Amino acid sequence: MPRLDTQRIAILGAGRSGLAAARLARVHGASVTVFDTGTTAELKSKLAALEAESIPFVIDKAASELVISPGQFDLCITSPGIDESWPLPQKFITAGVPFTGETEFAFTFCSTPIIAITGTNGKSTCTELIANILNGSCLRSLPCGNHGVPLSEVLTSGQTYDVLSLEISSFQLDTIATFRPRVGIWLNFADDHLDRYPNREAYFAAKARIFENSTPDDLAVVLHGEPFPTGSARRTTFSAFGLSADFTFSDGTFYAHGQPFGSSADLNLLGRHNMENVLAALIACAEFGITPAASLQALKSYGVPPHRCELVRDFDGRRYINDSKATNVHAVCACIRALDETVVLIAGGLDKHLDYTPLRELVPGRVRAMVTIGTIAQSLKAQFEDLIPCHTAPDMPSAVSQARALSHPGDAIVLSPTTSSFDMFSGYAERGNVFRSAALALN
Ligand code: UMA
Ligand code: ADP
Repeated sequence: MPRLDTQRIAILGAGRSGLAAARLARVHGASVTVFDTGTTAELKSKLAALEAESIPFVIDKAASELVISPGQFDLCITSPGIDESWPLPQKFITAGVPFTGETEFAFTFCSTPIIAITGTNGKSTCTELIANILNGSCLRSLPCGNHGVPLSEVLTSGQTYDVLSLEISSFQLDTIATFRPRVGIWLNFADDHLDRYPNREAYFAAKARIFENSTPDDLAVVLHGEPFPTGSARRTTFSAFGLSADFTFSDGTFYAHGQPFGSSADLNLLGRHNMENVLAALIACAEFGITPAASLQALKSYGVPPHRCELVRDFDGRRYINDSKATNVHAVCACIRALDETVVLIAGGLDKHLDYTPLRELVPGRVRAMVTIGTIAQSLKAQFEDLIPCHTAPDMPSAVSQARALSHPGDAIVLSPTTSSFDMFSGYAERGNVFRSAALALN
């Protein structure tokens, strides 16, 4: 384990990752300073934590106007929400300070085997499925990483685990160097985060780094048909949309190499996309000695977290579904495919410049009408009004009322926004909660 006694480390971002990395670096003897360009008001609660632990910090204007001299720091550790090309990291990079990410930094101290999960959609669900299977099979595990608890925080928690289930985002993979999971999962890939990456190729390349350091001892669990390099890892494929993969799902039955081993009847999960999350989780856990049939048993009590195709209410002959976590087109298509009913769709938020062609292809016969919200509302309406009736709404309660008026008995009224929420809400959770309240208030 590296010692950091003589190291002066700059931590970029006073969010959950930054604070956790600062604590981990301190535990290993480094002297740390936290930098954050947020305003003092925004950072109030975080500053209290830093002050209580006597961690020096530079924030607000002082961080924005900072000048870093060569040799002032030995290492700079960045948070995933801060892109390397932005002004704050550039001050350190141009001063020649070695630069790394929170996950890579923590990985150098981590001796617990890691199952790492990436993909455009399903990461959180799959991360939880894996932790549930492992814990249910007497292997101590924790869902962590982009899921919420940064790896640095796991390592300073005082808890020990047998296997970590680590959700890893493209932002975290952007700054790896030696990161090497024992099992890497590639769930799927579609357009997203084009507000951060110049194009889909750059977003793909960031995610593909999950396998860059793999060896023949490692396993790559990959959606069937995704042609990309998995390093020298062994490779197992899965699919719930065809029988050519190693592990498949069809008509309620799971198969391994063509042999049935279990059914979805006891699982509390909706849609074939979730069966792909299950398949990936089963394959990963088999590397740790848990049979796929035993994994399925362990998942009987699992239910997806809120805001992911969540049934809010069955009222007046319509089901109200909260899929607020669908922040890209691929997730929305998965939700619509998972439902038997015709859908009245509430969609919109910030414009992430995504390609809506896959949704346009799915709309005829499946989506009756659309109510659009947020800064993208007019442009979304313009992209779909040749196919179905489209209306804009100023807020969520009026979107829900309009969707109800447009619906027929037997329809599903679905919030599945296709994009992020920060123009109207603090995040997808608040957006989903406001939808839920509006649906429950209907009478
Ligand atoms: N900041 C600056 N300068 C900048 C930009 C930001 O100082 O130019 C500061 C902000 O003022 C803020 C801090 O950076 O105080 C926030 O850092 P952060 O955005 O990395 O937030 P964390 O709290 O560390 O949360 C991060 C992940 N956030 C992002 O990737 C945006 C969390 O994922 C993750 O759970 C957490 O680390 C633990 O690993 C969130 C997420 O939305 C849930 N992820 C994206 C997604 O899932 O789509 C990738
Ligand atoms: P992530 O952590 O990658 O954002 P989540 O599990 O939180 O993934 O799900 C995000 C959205 O994607 C939800 O709308 C969910 O219904 C949908 N989803 C989950 N798994 C998949 C999948 N395998 N393929 C497509 N969409 C999915």
